Order: sequence, then structure tokens, then C-alpha cells
Amino acid sequence: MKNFIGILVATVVAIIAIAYYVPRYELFERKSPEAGEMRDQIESVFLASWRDYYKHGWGYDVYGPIEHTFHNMPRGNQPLGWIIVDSVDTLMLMYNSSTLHKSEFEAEILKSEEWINNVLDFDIDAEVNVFETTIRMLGGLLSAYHLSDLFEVGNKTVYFNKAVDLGDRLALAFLSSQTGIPYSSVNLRSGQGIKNHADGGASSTAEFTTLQMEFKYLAYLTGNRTYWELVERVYEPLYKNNDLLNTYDGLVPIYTFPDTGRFGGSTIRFGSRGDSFYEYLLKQYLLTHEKLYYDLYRKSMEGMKKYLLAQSKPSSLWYIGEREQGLQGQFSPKMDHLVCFMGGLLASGSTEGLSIQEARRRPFFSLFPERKSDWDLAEEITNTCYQMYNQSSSGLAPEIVVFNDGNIKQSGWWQSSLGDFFVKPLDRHNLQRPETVESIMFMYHLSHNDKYREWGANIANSFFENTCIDCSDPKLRRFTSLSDCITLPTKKSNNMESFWLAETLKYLYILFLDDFDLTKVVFNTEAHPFPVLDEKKMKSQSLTTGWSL
Ligand code: DMJ
Repeated sequence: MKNFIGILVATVVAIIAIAYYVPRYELFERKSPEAGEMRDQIESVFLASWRDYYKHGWGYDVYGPIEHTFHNMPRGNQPLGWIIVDSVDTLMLMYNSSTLHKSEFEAEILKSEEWINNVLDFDIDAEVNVFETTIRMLGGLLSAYHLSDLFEVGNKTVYFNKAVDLGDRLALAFLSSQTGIPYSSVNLRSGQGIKNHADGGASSTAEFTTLQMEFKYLAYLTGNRTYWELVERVYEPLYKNNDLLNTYDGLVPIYTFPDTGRFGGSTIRFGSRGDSFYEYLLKQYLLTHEKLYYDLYRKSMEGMKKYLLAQSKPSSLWYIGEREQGLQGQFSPKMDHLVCFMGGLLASGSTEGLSIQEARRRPFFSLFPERKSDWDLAEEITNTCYQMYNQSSSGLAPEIVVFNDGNIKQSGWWQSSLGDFFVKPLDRHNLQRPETVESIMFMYHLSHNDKYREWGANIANSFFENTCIDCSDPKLRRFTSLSDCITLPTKKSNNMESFWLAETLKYLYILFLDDFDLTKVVFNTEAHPFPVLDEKKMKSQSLTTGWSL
């Protein structure tokens, strides 16, 4: 009898425990946000920003949505197309999938195209930054050409002709130094290269190593090998004159003197001026299948894992820190938001655009443990970057954080809700940057794990709430950067970066598209998608790697 009562009590306790546990478990399994509704909302936000720009700043390169201020960048006040050209492929992508706004997107594409065809003139007697103009304008024109063709919208020839004109002008920058490494800027009319006016004339290492995708795609489209050869020439002096693989373990200081190819200074980081050097090694491989670039990328990733990885306190978040005094110098727990592209990059390099489930079945993944290690780290870095939003008072991440390594206690630094990072007073701004939602988009499509859509929806909502101006009036609603995303209420600043339209809203939108195939496209560093190049066609045009180590 005693036994029977014992069993009965145990059973009742077990039933209560299960009943209690199940609903709690379901609470954590929050359903993913409805993808169609999210897409509609992202389209509306994009269109609110776009209509406001059209009404008050159309054609100008720099726009301030709060005061409706605008100006162009080059001296002489002629436009470069900064916002229009950077955004046109987002219009096309949304046009292709929209259910609510299709005809409006088509009208906006045609308006932009007309402006690009009839107003935009790159024959400007002024210096422009080679990197920014390549990734935003040349990249934007090339992907607009590609999507115009793919979605049969607009006139692809307009984009192609402008891309060739701009490519020819930018290509002259590669003739400025003996090494083939371009100076920071070029005069679009004369083709004269102009050295960086600061930093002793050194070029940012990430800048001249983030031109290769655009010029290689241009070479492929035109059959003109010169573009390809020019952009490849920068690597030989960079790797050989610095003994990059041995002395630096594949990691680069953030400045390089273009006339010698030698590094300037010893700061090594994956944030500003270093970031896309690593990005374009992998992306060249994904775009063209040139094996050398995967090998160089591999070496850099091993270097990063050896010298730059650490975990925060108290939550053990993995992050990529900095070495300001070279590889043997002290480790710094500082990380720019810019570094957050690394989640998506590591994941893409791990699976080559396949889902992780599919990649695990392939020898290139199962036989090489570094692929799994990259995937695991991609998950960690994406989580860390999400925490930079989640542990912030506004739900938006600041420009730079300093992770808590247990040693830092500085008065005046804000500490995140769980204590994992600090924010210095001058780093509290938020420019509506894309890198975290970029990684979240890649992680979602490569894993199909709904948690990434949850994270993306949370970040999107924080952007929509905090960066919106005149929000209650659908006719006046528009979005802008923040000068402080830490102190509540957040403070706005009068500036909309073109990458809000070109990258942040595009990546958020793709996150909520179903079945987006990442084996077919490679995004340049400004989120402009290029199709993976056909190797047979490359061969027939003799487009091959022109150097070796
Ligand atoms: C973009 O212009 C590009 O992504 C670039 O590579 C780095 N930063 C901005 C967006 O943050």
C-alpha cells in the first residue's frame, strides 16, 4: 500500500512538473514573425525614407532628413549619385517580391534610371575616394544591371554604360604608383591619383583591397581583361613586401604606403580600415572560384583565431578584439560595430552558400574541421553582435563597444544591461549600419533557424521606433541616424547614410524572403549582389589568377 501511495505521489508530481514545463518551454519557442508582414513593413519604411528624399533632396549625394538639408560631395557641386545609385537595386529587389507596392517600386526605378541616364555625369573635375566610389557607385550600377536583366525591369543598358564609363575613370587610379596600389583618391576627369591628405599619405589597407569584385565582374561583362589585371596587381607587393603570411600570420595593419607596398603603423583590427580586406579574399573565391583567394582567406582566419579572439565577462560572449601594437603587443577588447559582418562572412566561407545541413554532407565540409570551427564561430559572433543591440537601452547598438575583460573600470563609460560591454561617451552614435542584420540574414538562410528572424525583427523594430521622425503622420514619416542610442530618449542626428537604403533595409528584407539561394550570388561590401561567374566563360576570356606566392 505504502508503495502504491509512493508511486501515485511520484506520478502526480511528474504530471504537474510536465504540465508546468511544457507551457514555459513553449514560451521560449516564440513563433517566428510572419515573413510577409515583415516584408510589407520593411517596404513601407524604405518607401517613407525614399519619398522624403525624393521630395526634399532628390539628386543630392548627402541628405539630412530632420532639416531637409542636402549637398553634393565633390567640389563644383556636381552629384555622384550617392543615394540614387546606391539604392536602385534595393528598389528592384523589393519590386520583384512586393505584393503591396509593386507599381510604385517600378515607377521609382524608372525615375532613378532616367536621372542616371540624363543627369548623372561622371566627367567631374574633382577628387573622389576610390574605394567608396567603387563599392557604392560602380557596385550599385553593376548590380542594377544584373537585377534589371534578371527581373526584366528598366533598361539594363543604362546601368551597363554608366558602369563602363565610371570603371574607366576609376581604373586610372591604379596607375598612380609604381606598385600598382592606388592612392586614396582620383580625379574623375583627369585620372590623376591623389594621396591621402592625412596619415602620411598612406592608403587604408581595406580600401585598395576592396575593389576586386567590382572590377573583376566588369572585366567579365565587357571581356576587357585590363580591369581584372589592374585590381589583382595590388596583392603581390602587399603579400611579398611585408612577408604577410609569415610575419603577420595573414593579418594586416590598417595602413599601407602605396609607393612601397609596405605597411604603415602596427594597428591590426577587423574594424574600420581593416575589415573588407578579409571580406574580399573570401568573396573573390566565391565569385570567381579562384582557389588562391580561399587559401589566403584561410590563413587570415587562422591568424584571427590565434591573436584576436576573446570572451567577455560575465556571459562569455566571443568577440574579435584589436592589437594596436602589432601581433605581439597588448590585446585590446575594443570592437567596432563594423566587425559584425564577420558572422555572415565566416558562415558563407564555411558552407559556400549551401545550408549547413547540406554542407555537412559534402566532403569539403566533413573532411576539413576548420569549416565546422568557422561555422561555430559565425554563430558566436552573430550572437555577440545581437547582444550589442539586446543589452543596449534603446535596442540599438552603438558604433563601438569595449568588451568587459574583468580589468576595465572607467568612470563615464556606460555599462550594458548584463555587464558584457562598455560604451565610451564619443562612441554612442548609431548610423543605421547594416553589419549585424547582414550576418543575421546569412545565418538564417544558411541554417533555417527561426531565432534569426526573431532577432532581425527585434532589431528592425528598434530601428523603426528610434530612428523615425514625424512617425505618427504617414505622409511625413522618415528615418535618420542617431547621435546617441544609449541615453534614453535617444537623440537623432540630421543625416541619412546611403547604406540605410542600400544595405540595412535590403538585408532585413532578404531575411524575410523565403528560399533565397546564397550559392548563386555574392554581395559586394555595400550589399550589391553580383551573380557567381561562369567558369567556362571566364576561361574563354582568359580571366584567371595572374599571380602566386
Ligand atoms: C558600408 O559602406 C560598407 O559596408 C563598407 O564596407 C563598410 N561600412 C559601410 C556600412 O557600415
